[in-house]
Amino acid sequence: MERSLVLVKPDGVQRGLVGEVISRLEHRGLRLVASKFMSVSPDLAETHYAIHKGKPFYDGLIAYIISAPVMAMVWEGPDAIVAIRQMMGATKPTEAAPGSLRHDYALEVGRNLTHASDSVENGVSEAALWFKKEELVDWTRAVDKWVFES
Ligand code: D4T
Repeated sequence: MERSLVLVKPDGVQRGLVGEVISRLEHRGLRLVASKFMSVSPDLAETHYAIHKGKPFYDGLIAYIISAPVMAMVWEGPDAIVAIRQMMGATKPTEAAPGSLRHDYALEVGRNLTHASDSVENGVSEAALWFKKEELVDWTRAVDKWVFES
């Protein structure tokens, strides 16, 4: 079972798309582990996007993610990293596959609606960065045996 941090970024929250993102993840069969509606501090933003420090889009990226509240979540499932990245679509919305969230709801890379972890390791470390251990809920659903093969 893999875990991914999922953020509905400020544009998604402002545009009323939190429910749409959650609905798609639920319908795919992924299981919610944690959620928190929150403002992002500059410290958290800089830690989360540390890998992009120095790039031309870095300052705009930080300003964007702290500009308004986000919906932060952790979702899990088999192959959750690939499944969720597929649902988000390519970083640049005009390159995102039809049917993906960024294709269906976004136009520009600097307003690309969502974030999802890009590797199993980053899923673990990002979940730990955004959530306290006790905020991550281990649970089973009655429907799990109809969604998860084992
Ligand atoms: P996030 O991390 O937000 O889910 O995006 P991705 O994982 O899909 O893409 P990324 O890490 O390469 O980029 C992080 C973040 O930076 C913004 N960005 C990116 C931008 O504004 N201009 C750019 O040219 C690039 C490459 C969008 C996502």
